Amino acid sequence: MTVIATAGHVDHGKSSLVRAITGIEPDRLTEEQRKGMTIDLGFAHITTQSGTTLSFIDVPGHTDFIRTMISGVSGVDIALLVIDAGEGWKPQTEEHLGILEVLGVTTGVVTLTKCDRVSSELLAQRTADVNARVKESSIHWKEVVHTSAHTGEGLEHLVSVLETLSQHEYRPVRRGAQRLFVDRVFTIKGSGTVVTGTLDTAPLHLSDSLVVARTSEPIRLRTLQVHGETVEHCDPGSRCAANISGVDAHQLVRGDALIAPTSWKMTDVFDANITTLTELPRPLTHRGSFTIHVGSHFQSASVRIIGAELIAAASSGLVRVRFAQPLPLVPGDRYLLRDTSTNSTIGGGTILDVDPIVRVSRAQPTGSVESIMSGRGFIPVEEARRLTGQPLEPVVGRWFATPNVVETALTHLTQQLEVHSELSMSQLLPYERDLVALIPDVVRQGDVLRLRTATPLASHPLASEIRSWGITGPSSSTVDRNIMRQLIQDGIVFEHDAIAFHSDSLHALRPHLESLWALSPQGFTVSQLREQLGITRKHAIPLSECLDKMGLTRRMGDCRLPGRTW
Ligand SMILES: Nc1nc2c(ncn2[C@@H]2O[C@H](COP(=O)(O)OP(=O)(O)OP(=O)(O)O)[C@@H](O)[C@H]2O)c(=O)[nH]1
Ligand SMILES: [Mg+2]
Repeated sequence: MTVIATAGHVDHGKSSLVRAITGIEPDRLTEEQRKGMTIDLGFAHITTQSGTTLSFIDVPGHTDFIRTMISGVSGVDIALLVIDAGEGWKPQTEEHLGILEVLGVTTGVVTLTKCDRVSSELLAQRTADVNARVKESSIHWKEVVHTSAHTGEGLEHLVSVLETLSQHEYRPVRRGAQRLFVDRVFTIKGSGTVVTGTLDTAPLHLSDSLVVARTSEPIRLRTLQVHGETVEHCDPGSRCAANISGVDAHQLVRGDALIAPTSWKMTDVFDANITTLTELPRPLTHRGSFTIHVGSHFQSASVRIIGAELIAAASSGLVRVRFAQPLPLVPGDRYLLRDTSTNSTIGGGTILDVDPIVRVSRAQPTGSVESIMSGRGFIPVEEARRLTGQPLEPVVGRWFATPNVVETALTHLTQQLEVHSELSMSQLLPYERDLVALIPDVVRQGDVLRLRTATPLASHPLASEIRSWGITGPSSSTVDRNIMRQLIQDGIVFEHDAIAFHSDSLHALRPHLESLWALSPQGFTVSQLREQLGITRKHAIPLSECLDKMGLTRRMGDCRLPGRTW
C-alpha cells in the first residue's frame, strides 16, 4: 500500500480530486460540508485495476489548520500537490511544498486542477510556471497532470502516474521497533477505542504488546484493520486502524504514540540538522517561540543554534531543540519547526542525536554511531540500540562501545594487570569484568586476575619439576625458597607443610572431586579423598589444604564442599 497526502492552497480542489478518484467523501464532518472547507484530515482509498491500493490523506489548505496539515503529511510516501489552474501558485502552495520537503517526502505529482475553467493558453502558461517552481525542489516531481474533478479529465492518467510511482519509484526505508503516531481517536459502540495512524516503522502484529508513550499505560491490540478489512498485521507504510483495550478514547489525543515498550528512547531534547525555507519573516535565532512537529505530534519548543548565531532563509545548520513532554524518538526521524509568533514554517530536517550529552557550544552531531556514542564509553547494548536506532551487537557481555573505546579500555586494563601483577574482579567496573575475557593471556583464579605473560616464572624449571611430581611429590623444604615464594605468590604453585603441588595438577583433580561430591553432596572428608586418589595421609592433608587455597574446595568442619573457583 502507498500513502499519498494532498497538499496545496485553500479551495484549490484537493478534496474534490480525492473524492472524484476514490468515490469516498474525505470531508466527513458536517461543519466541513457546511463550510465547503476541509478542517480535519480526511481519509479515502482506491484499489486500481491492477490491484494496487492507493491510500489518500486529504489535508486542509487553510493556513489556520496548518498544524493539522503537517500531522497529515508526516510519514507519507508520495505527495499530491494540487494547484487551481485558474489561480496558480499561492502562499500555501509554497508553504506546503516547503513542509513536504523538510519532512523528507521524496516523490510527488503536481496536478493543475479545475482545468474545465481555464483556456488552453492559460493552462500552458500555468504549466510552465509550475514546472519552473518545482524544478529546484528536493522532491522528485514526476509530472504536472491536468485534471478536472468536475469533468473527470485526467483522473485516469493521474491514478496511473500514482500507481507507477508507488510500484517503481518509491523505496521506503523503515526503521526500528513499533511506533504508531495516532492521528485519529474515536469510539465505536460495542468495540471500544479505535486509533488510526500512518505506520512508518516495523510492522504491527496483533500479538504485540504496546504502551502509550506519554503515560506508559499498557494497551492490548484487539483487532487491526487496513481500509476496513481485518488483518493479522499492518505493514510499514500502511494506514493502520487499531481497536485497542486498556485506555479509553478520551485518554488519547492526536499526536500520542503507541510504542513497543523499552525499545524507544523517551527524550525531551534532540540535536538535528535543519534546512530553512526559501522565505522566512526573519532569520532563525534562539529568540522567539517555536513549535516542533514530529509524526502527528506537535508541542512548544525552545531552540539553540549549534555553531552559529543565526540561520538565514534557504540555508542549512544544526540546532538543539528542547521541549517539555518527552517523545519516543530515534536518529533519522524527521521533524519540522514553526515560528509560533509569526505563524510561519521555518524549516526542519533529520534528528541526529536523541540524548545529546555535550554542551551546545561543543556539540558536533552527525548522526553516526561514533558521534552518538562519543563520551559514553561502555553502555548496555539495548541503550545503544535506542540511542542510535541501529541493530547493534554487543562487543562483549551485554555491552556496546565503539572500537576505539574498547581498544583504550583493553590497553588500560592490561596496563593495570602489568603494574599490579594481579587484580581483584571486585575492583573492576561491571563492563571491565566482561572485558577481561578479551585480553589474551589473562588467567582467572576465583576473584583474582593475572597476566600469564606477567609471570615468566611459570616456565621456571622448578615449576616444571613440581608439575612432574603430580600429587605425591617429595618434601619441598630443600628447593630454592626465593623462587618458591614467587611461584606461590603468582598462584602457579601451592604448598602446605613442605608438600607442594603445581596448579595444573590440582586442576587435573576436577573429575575426582566431581565423583566425590556425587557420592557425598554434603562434602567429602580427607579419608574419602585419600581413598579416591590412592594416596597416603602424608599427601592427602596438604592436598586438601592446597585445594582450599586454590578455591576449588572450601572447608566446613571436617568436610570439603565446592569452593569459589569450582
Ligand atoms: N469547476 C471546477 N470546480 C472545482 C473543481 N475541483 C474543485 N472545484 C470546486 O472548488 C471548490 C473547492 O474545492 P475543494 O475540493 O473543497 O478544495 P480544497 O482544496 O479541498 O479546499 P480546502 O480543503 O479547504 O483547502 C469547490 O467549490 C469545488 O466544487 C474542478 O475540477 N472544476
Ligand atoms: Mg479540502
